[in-house]
Amino acid sequence: MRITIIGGGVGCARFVSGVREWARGSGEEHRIDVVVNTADDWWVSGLRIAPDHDSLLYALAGVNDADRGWGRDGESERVSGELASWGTAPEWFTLGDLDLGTHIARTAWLREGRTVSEVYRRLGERWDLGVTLHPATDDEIDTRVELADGDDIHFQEWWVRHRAGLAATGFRQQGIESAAPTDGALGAIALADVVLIAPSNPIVSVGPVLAVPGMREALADAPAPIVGVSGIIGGAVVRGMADTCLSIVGVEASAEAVARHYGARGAGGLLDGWLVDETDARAIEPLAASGIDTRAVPLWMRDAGTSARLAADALALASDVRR
Ligand code: FO1
Repeated sequence: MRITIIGGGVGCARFVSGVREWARGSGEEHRIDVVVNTADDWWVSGLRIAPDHDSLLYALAGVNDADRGWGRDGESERVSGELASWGTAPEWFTLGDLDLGTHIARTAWLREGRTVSEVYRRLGERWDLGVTLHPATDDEIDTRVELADGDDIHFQEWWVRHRAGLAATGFRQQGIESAAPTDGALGAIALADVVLIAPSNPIVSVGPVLAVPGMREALADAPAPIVGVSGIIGGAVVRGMADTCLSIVGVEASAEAVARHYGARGAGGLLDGWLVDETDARAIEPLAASGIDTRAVPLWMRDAGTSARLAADALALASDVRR
């Protein structure tokens, strides 16, 4: 079976690891592709940082800092201190020495003219990930946060320096109008037997993938059922500040509201099915009435076992909605 997952960042990394764990335990051959958000990416000290990709890469390679959710395990920060002293990197954005190795290699390849897709391929082949990562686009679409005072700043500054605390009126991906989906992303969507929307931040991780011109059409035309997993449990985010992002765009921080935000595929939206946590079972009826086949299962991913079971639940719903 070909499984294609849309998302990026920590929640996506845990979910993809769960799908891989499920596949490894299934006793059959499966192919897993991930269409990864690149709108978190930004330039620091002349280096291209790619957080949503690197969280996936490091987690799947088993070299991630599982506590922080980003960066490498066993890190040191000698170079980061020097960069802050030289003033070429903000002191509030920590770049570990091993992590900088990735950013330097990525930037070197980009400066040689390699595409982001080629960079993903080269970074991924160092480890046996068991999963293929594709950027949603090879074009730069950095998310800018539109502030209430009329200014706009890069998403990373808003998120890390200000902890999403600056009043904002919206988000936009710079250059999105002229961005194109990668062949890898389009192929992974067109050839999938199942498409899964990871429990990532719907606004700044899944949203920018969907915003790439042609991506929504590719998903609408895909023969595969599309099933999403709520990143909101009991009205609270599992981690991160998705609730802040959701409120800025006028979406309530609830499993039901996020499903409605994505929309029912039969009504021109994204979803055939939606998984909510058992505490949100009351969302099943209203969402089913709007064309989104919803199921309540335990959503917390605490370890490989619970993540694999969540993957199995998502795949089971996908096979049911297909019928
Ligand atoms: N998140 C932080 O909260 N503080 C940091 O200093 C930080 C550094 C960092 C460096 C590389 C990288 O790939 C990610 C990093 N992140 C940091 C996480 C990053 O801001 C993510 O984009 C967000 O967590 C949202 O996905």
